[in-house]
Amino acid sequence: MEKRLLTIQDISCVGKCSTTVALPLISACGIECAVLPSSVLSNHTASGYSGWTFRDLTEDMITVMNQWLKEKIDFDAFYTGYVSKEQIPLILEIIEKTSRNGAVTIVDPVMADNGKLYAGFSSDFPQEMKKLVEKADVIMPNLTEASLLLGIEYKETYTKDEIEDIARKLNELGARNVILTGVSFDPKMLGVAVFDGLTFDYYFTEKILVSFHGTGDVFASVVAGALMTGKTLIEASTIAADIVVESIKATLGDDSHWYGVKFEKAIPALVRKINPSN
Ligand code: PXL
Repeated sequence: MEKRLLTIQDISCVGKCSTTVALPLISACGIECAVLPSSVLSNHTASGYSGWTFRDLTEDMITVMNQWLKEKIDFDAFYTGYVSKEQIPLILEIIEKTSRNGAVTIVDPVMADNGKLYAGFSSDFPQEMKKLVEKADVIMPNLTEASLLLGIEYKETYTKDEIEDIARKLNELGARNVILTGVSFDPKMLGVAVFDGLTFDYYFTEKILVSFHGTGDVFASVVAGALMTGKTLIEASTIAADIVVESIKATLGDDSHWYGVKFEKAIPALVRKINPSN
């Protein structure tokens, strides 16, 4: 049977993040992507917009799950992103009740960046997110999220030993595989540390000094899609990091596109990287 992935995160109608990024990128990997929207926002909550509308969909998530149970709809993978505290127990229930044999849970613990929780997330959110992380096969926190999950101080720079200590501690929480994003040991390079519980792998790309919203979602979506095609953790992370760089490069210089990256321009490269023989 073909693999089917369910992504659970918000729909930001405009702003190029979460579901509107996951769906095209996972499809481009050749993987069926079902969606369960956790909320609908007019646009993302990061800087640039003066405000946003927000509709919570927790009630709908329950009715959708119940209908899926009646239809015996199930999934090979779950990829979670921007969700609320109240939705975490429900997501665990959905995973428990709709998993196919050997299903994997891929968690991007979206809640913070640059040392700060995103707008709308309370300080007790990381404790709740930990419950999802504990059950995950793969987690992809940035270093702010990793610090919040472990209750340690966020820093601007880390040594290799510190990075490996953080990844080990996240693995001890229960996350089987850890992909730490935003890792840098050289001011010119930015990348990821990948830990499978036994060994570490790294991948770095040139560091682009302009930062764009939504790049974490591009990275996580490509990792999720690539893993489902059978790529290893480091292969998936490498493809994802390259696609983020290509998306940023396609966006640089176009001031009208300040709200996100032009990931669409990187889709042909993604398709080639997933199927190098085609
Ligand atoms: O990229 C993560 C994300 C997802 N969804 C919404 C957001 C953000 C980050 O700010 O605002 C609505």
